[in-house]
Amino acid sequence: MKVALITGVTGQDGAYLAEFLLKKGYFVHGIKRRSSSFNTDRIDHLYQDQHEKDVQFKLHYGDLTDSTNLIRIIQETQPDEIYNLAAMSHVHVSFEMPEYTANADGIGTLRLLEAVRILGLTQKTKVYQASTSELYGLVQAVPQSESTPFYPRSPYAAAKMYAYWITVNYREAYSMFACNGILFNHESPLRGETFVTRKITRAAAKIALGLQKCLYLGNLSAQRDWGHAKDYIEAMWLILQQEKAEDYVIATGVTTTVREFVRMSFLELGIEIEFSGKDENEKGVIIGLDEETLTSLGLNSEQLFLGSTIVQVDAKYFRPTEVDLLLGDPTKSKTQLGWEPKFDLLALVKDMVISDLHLMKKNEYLKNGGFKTLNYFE
Ligand code: NDP
Ligand code: GDR
Repeated sequence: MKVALITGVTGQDGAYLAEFLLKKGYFVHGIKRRSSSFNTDRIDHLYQDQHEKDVQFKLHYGDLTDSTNLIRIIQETQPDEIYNLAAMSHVHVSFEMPEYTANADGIGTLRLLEAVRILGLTQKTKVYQASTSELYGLVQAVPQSESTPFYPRSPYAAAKMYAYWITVNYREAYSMFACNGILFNHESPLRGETFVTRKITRAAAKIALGLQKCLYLGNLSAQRDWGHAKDYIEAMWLILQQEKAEDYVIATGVTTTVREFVRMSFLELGIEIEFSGKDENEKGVIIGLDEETLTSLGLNSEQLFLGSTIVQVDAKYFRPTEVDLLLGDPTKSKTQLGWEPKFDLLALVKDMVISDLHLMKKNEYLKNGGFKTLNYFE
């Protein structure tokens, strides 16, 4: 039985990857951070009672800022494959927490690679490093491929740049099977609620149900190459199954503005919006309601008014330095890995919007039934 260790197993990608590897018959170890309340929502369905027979999934407390802890876990688990997905992954937040981000995302990767080396596992354990399209930052060329120069534009990207090169260095210095997947943005119903796509699909669902009035966003003109996380975790696995350790761009090859993602999300709910104004003064107004779609989704169109402003720009979401345009060239991963994404942007939007609509309806249903979230001060 192959053994995998996933750092960041409680995150979006970690959850999908754990499920994927378990289905492939792996024994999966995951590292989770200690927190004062449960942080395992995304993987609760995979939980296995350690007292049962044939357990295949085990969680360990750990942190990328703690090298002795990483050494102990790797020694204990002797993994064939490590997927280093743990990171402070929010670009805007990295401007607020630059030192922590460098420690966890940059030096954290070094700690992991060094643990493998110290334990004499360089020829056994393959390492996947979660690199990012944020490395391209200030546009140098489009589309961006494995040979496009990097120009990081945030503390997050600068930390990930160190992680990228230290991974390449351990591969070259110690003949380790260590690879970077340079993944462009990938989303899903499990995406963290403060990343722009999920923020949009959640808000669209709430607005359609009359639970929220307006969605406040930052730069609507930013362009991203958005794919589905389910497709991207498969690429991570493929990267570690190759004969030779190499780095790969994983992307769809299509780029879209945040504005268009907003428009598409509301349209899925039968709400047509039009944007007017510029930069900080831009806003989105309802210009049409598709009664048939609204009815089929069980929405109440009486709560939605033509002419209402449902999207507004708030400059507090602007970043000190922005990445304007990301568009990946996935030629190498398609030809060498045989990787092909199954979701296009519309399928991704549909998946996220419908999932959030169900979630919001469920919450409302519980609330109306008198069930409340437990609050210690009530
Ligand atoms: P998430 O933010 O959803 O998950 C990050 C995970 O890392 C969580 O499990 C989090 O734990 C954990 N974590 C954070 N800090 C530490 C730490 N110091 N020690 C141990 N664990 C920690 O990210 P995604 O799943 O979206 O992304 C996975 C990886 O891929 C990240 O490294 C990200 O930077 C990178 N990436 C993501 C892309 C994307 O579009 N999603 C694109 C390119 C790269 P907790 O749940 O407790 O917060
Ligand atoms: P990104 O994702 O920074 O690309 O990093 P995010 O969804 O946060 O932002 C994408 C673009 O949308 C613009 N934007 C907003 N962003 C957020 N979060 N909130 C807003 O209200 C908002 N309004 C506009 C942003 O300015 C940006 O241009 C993600 C993370 O998953 C990283 O970990 C990963 O490495 C990269 O994708 C690839």
